[in-house]
Amino acid sequence: MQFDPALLKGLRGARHVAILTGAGISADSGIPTFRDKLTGLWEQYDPSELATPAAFKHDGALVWGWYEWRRMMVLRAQPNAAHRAIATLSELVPQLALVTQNVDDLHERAGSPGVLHLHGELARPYCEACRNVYRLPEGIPDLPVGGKRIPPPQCVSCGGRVRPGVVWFGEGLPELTWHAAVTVSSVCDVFIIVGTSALVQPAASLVHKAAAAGALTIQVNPNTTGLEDAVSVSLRGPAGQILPALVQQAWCSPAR
Ligand code: BV8
Ligand code: ZN
Repeated sequence: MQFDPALLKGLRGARHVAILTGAGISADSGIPTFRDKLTGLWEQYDPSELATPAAFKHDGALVWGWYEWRRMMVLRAQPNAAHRAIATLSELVPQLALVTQNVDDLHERAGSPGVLHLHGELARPYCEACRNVYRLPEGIPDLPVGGKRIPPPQCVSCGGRVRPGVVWFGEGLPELTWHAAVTVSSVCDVFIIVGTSALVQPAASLVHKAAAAGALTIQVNPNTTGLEDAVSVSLRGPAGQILPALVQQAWCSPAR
């Protein structure tokens, strides 16, 4: 795939690149996106209903079981070419800020440093009472076959209930992480938004901050998202194909 030479020139000259990723970047690693219809055991559940404090209060074992299932899928998955292209890019541009809505660790496992997780991390559950981070057992959880409910563990320090280390709907984003994300979006000269339906706020507002600050804004998504008029360029296709080609043509091939 060939990109517009003017786009490549704009990328090549970038001093400060900011990237916002969503669940779509992990799709090429076999991880269902957040709004993909849930399958199998979880078919009759709606993620946006499960990803709430009320759901955990009402049925902690069901919610903990869902997150353990998702953690197991992530541990079984590998970073894909899109994750690796972003990790490569952090060595090719003067400054690269990576902001993600994803709770998996595929960016870190691809080698990206300093990932800003707006919605928390599966790998960092913590105690509801004392907020101590809970050390998860090593290895891939072997979930009860066909089982969904797994009682949440107890905090080793205070005996409180351990909860998934993610930001649920209705919960505030981690302050420092959010402010860092707003700052990088407002000072970058290129903003690339990858694999997100841009439905969740305030994360989706970052691309508008970048556009308002005059950045070249690029969307990578096989589908439309409603951002088409807001961004400079929409590259239609899977991130696993588009990002490696974009990094190769803009930063690795001799400037034409
Ligand atoms: C908050 C963690 C206030 C859990 C998640 C305005 C301002 C502030 C809040 C709101 C607001 N309006 C509404 C709200 C409330 C709410 C909200 O946004 N609701 C929406 C749904 C209407 N926001 C909140 O509650 C936020 N909290 O602001 O509270 C506050 C302030 C102070 C104090 C107290 C409270 C918290 C939101 C965080 C929710 N947690 N995740 C978990 O993961 O279980 S959000 C969840 O959605 C995931 O993190 C996911 O990452 C995120 C966004 O989804 P996407 O990543 O976009 O995934 P999706 O499936 O939707 O789309 C995938 C895309 O990939 C598609 O476009 C597809 O085409 C594309 N794709 C597919 N294949 C590929 C691909 N792209 C590239 N390549 C491919 N191969
Ligand atoms: Zn505790």
